[in-house]
Amino acid sequence: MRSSRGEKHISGAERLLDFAQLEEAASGMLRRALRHPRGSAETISLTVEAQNLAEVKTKPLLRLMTCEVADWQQGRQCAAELLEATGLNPSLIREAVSQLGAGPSPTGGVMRGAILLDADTGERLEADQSRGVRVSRMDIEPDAHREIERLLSTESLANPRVIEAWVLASKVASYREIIAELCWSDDPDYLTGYVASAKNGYQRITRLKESGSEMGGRIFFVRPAAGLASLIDKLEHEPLLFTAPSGEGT
Ligand code: WAQ
Ligand code: MG
Repeated sequence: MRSSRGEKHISGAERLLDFAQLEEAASGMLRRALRHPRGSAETISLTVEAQNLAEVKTKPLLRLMTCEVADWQQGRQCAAELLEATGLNPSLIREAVSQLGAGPSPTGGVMRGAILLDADTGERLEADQSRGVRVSRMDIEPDAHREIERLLSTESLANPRVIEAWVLASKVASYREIIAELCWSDDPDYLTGYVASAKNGYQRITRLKESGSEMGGRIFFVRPAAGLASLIDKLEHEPLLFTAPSGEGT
């Protein structure tokens, strides 16, 4: 689903589910798009596409942890340190964080998808800088729902936003061309974001922007050695379901 009001991106959401859940999921998406903190949508597009179950792979979610910070300045410092720990260059990180804070689309607003940033050259690799790359066709494996909600309920995080972001980040980090991801929401009332990587997991940061700000987005730091087109195709089209994280705790 994606929704907009004039030129303004309002919201988007992706699911991968059994046919029997389609009606309920679709009406849930409509409800969210119609009453959204970024404003109510004027245009809502819903795309439904059959997937071949035999082609759907299953993987474990990234390990989840939360870094508590006092304010967004401390949060961005923390994000920079977590990104550095994945081996990225500090000046590239500084540039990337300020790009996201300033509004990464060519008109200075938010994008509908993510920036793909070449980790070596700092070059933006997405073909359309207002759209970016939209990750799709991923969800929780139906049998794993209960276990995942139980893991999250101990931290009061069992809500669709956390689960959707955790699933998205786990799909992105599953490709070896991706070094790390930085994200914070474009919703004015949601200040928590994250740094995610296959190396260090899904690292939530409680404040990454000022309350009331509608600026947010996602940056994927990449080394697309095996070809950019194939990476984008997998991010957008490869169907993946997720089970609880493997190993100790969340
Ligand atoms: N693929 C790529 N980029 C996307 C996608 C997608 N499927 N969906 C959203 N984006 C980009 C787009 O630029 C949005 O403006 C931006 O991300 C933010 O999207 O653990 O709610 O849905 O507490 O507002 C993270 C923390 C919340 C959750 C992220 O993002 C937690 C969030 P939003
Ligand atoms: Mg949003």
